[in-house]
Amino acid sequence: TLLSLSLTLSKVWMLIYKQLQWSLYSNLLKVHTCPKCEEGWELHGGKCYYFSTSKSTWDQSRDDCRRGGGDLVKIDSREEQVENTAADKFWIGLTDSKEEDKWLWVDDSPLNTSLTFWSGKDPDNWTGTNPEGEDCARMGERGGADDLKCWFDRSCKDPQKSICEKSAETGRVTRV
Ligand SMILES: [Ca+2]
Ligand SMILES: [Ca+2]
Ligand SMILES: [Ca+2]
Repeated sequence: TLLSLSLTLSKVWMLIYKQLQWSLYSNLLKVHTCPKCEEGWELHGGKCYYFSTSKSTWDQSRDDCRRGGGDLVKIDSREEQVENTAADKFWIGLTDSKEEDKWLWVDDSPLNTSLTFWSGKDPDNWTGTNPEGEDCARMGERGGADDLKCWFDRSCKDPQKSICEKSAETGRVTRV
């Protein structure tokens, strides 16, 4: 029985050794797959962003993003909000056009209320420019302060610049 016990132990060690080898190997693979973006797109945190400077309605901007393989940006973290605070005003992928005051991202996920960057009393669904109210979110400066950009609800028909987002492509493994 002592012999069979030591045989079992050596089998266990063999298994552990193989697993270690595999995890080392897959880590090496990971290290050498580097995320890339197409020309014109900027890489931040594994995602590619495109800052469109031509002004369009929210729907048209979204179509343009999707044609490029992405969608209007979804802000998933404080970091992402800060990274995308380039100068000027941009459409982001947030809308309450399906149901008033139910803000949804372009992937249909609801807005996380602990991660919002609304400015002042927005969203106020103001009917001053469009009697239908304001159902699309634009990122921009709050009262001239340019340290952190906020979100404003605006009429979706307003022409604005936009930010597209898509996953970075992972480059081919060149070395293992
Ligand atoms: Ca995102
Ligand atoms: Ca609204
Ligand atoms: Ca507003």
